[in-house]
Amino acid sequence: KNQVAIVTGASRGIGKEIALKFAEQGAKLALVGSSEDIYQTGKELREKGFNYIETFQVDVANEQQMNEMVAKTLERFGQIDILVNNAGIGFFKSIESTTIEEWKKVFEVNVQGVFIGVKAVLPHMKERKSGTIITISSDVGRYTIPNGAAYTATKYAVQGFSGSLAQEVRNYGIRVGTINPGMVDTYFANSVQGVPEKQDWLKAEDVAKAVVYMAGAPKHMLIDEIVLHPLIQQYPI
Ligand code: NJP
Repeated sequence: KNQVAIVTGASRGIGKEIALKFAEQGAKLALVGSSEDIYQTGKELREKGFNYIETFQVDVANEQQMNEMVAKTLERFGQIDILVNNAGIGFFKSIESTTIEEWKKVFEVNVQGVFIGVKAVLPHMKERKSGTIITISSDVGRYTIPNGAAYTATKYAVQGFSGSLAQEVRNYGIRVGTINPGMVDTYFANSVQGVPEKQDWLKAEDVAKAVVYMAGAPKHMLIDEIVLHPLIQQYPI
């Protein structure tokens, strides 16, 4: 309650659901998306009666825009308790058919975007000796799949980054964790949410609840990682 959270990628899918769940818990929110759709998320939340909502049409890979977003969030709400790095893109194709532009773009959003977001909030969190940084990584940050090498590589990178970060900031009272879902029914990889083929997949709400649980753990407790899968998904260990 009364905590301030930044959620990236809140225009739709998992991020939008995280925003709703946080708002229901009484959090004040700074919501980030690269398209105008982010304003629609803000509008819908305000219509539900949640008034502490700021929306930012910002590219997570753009350091200047992200720094400005953090500064404006601090101006409006006075503090930042939680950063959820959720924005992410993905595509699934063979290595030979992946272009260098696609490779660069997915790393820019999924990896550079996380680095920039974290770097932007760290000075404030360190000063307050408090904060929670949660990154939506993936089950493919833990094991590999064919025809998804670029995306998989970004999520392995994010796991490594979060592990290092966790150790760097532990002594400042800052907790770092990753959420690693299997297949989630969203708009991910140019798909559509709510189609019958995906009815047995995880719902965005399932992942959002895991985020709320991780962020809401008592201050002395660190949940490093939550892995969750649809029951139907084969999970190679
Ligand atoms: O995908 P989707 P999800 N700067 O496409 C935003 C991971 N994950 O919710 O930019 C700022 O419905 C975009 O908004 P906009 C996945 O890797 C998923 O499933 O305005 N925001 C939208 O809000 C990702 O990290 C599955 O168009 C940017 C959001 O990101 C996270 O879950 C499985 C942006 C994407 O919404 C959320 O993805 C898994 C940018 N440059 C992990 N680019 C799965 N769905 O199966 C995009 O293991 N966004």
